[in-house]
Amino acid sequence: MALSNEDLIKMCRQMVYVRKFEEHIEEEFKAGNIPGWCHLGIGQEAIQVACHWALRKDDYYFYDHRNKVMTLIAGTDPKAVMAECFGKKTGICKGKGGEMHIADKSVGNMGNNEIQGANLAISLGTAVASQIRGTDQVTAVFFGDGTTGRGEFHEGLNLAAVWKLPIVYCCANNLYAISTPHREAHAVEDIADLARAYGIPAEVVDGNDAVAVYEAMTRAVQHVRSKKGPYFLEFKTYRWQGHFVGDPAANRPEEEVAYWKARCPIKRMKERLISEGIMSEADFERMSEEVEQEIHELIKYAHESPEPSLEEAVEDVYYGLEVAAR
Ligand SMILES: Cc1ncc(C[n+]2csc(CCOP(=O)(O)OP(=O)(O)O)c2C)c(N)n1
Ligand SMILES: [Mg+2]
Repeated sequence: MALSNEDLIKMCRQMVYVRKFEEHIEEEFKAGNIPGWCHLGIGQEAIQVACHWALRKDDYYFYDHRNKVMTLIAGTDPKAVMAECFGKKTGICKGKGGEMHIADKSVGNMGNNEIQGANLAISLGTAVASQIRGTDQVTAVFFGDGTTGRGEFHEGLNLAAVWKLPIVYCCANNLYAISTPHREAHAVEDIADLARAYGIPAEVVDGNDAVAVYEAMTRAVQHVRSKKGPYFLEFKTYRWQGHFVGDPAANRPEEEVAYWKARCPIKRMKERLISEGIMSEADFERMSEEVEQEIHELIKYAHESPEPSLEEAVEDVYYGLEVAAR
């Protein structure tokens, strides 16, 4: 499907939305209002948004620690996502998941998993299920460059290739795993080469160009949905900040950060829309202000939401077991 002007504007708005969502989370985290850790994907919005445009509502999604905002694009109620980040009772996981472990089966989000590589194994399950049931549902797995050093990555890809499973692998190569540069952890420059070694067709994509991401994802999904087996996309990108909020990322050269900030996915989309006469600078500003207001509402809702009670602490944790909170 070719993207209409309306689609491009909507895609741009979604990127602004997830950026602002995270900027506010950062602010709230620094103010001590969000418990646990905080991992931001600022700089990776093109992947976080555009991949969904090629997927269907009934597909399965497996996200990682960096991608809580993806569930917003999949369709989870933003109020429930914000409240979850705050650990509140009104959160999508009743406050038990927090910013890193959001799951929402109703939109196909099978869980943001923080155990690196776990989703590469677990996602084989939904893919096998689609195969056994004879549906054309696709499983999409999102992970980073560092995760490709895990055993589950290699076991998962091999099995998916041998069994021709309907999986699209989406690797955001943001050049670092915590503070380890990609080039120090991998002997190959392109992770796509690892996938090819398992017999999986793979592409290297500009992960900061939302349209390129969408087009590559469309090719990948078409291949997988037509039961030709898995497909692999490596998105070259960059996260602007350290691994978590509070990590000074002191080992990164300033020029490197500046190089990538100049390639901001939102700036690129905005410039494209303006140069093609689809949107004006004023339209963009108006849209950004509108989004800002919407995020303020979410923050207010999260602040005003109740904390979960102690009695609820073990509810929904152990399946089929009654466990009393002590
Ligand atoms: C099995 C396992 N080992 C180590 C960690 C600690 N850890 C969390 S994120 C991370 C690096 C992930 O890097 P990458 O896959 O490139 O994703 P990015 O954080 O860059 O988005 C590590 C080592 C973990 N969560 N799970
Ligand atoms: Mg990384």
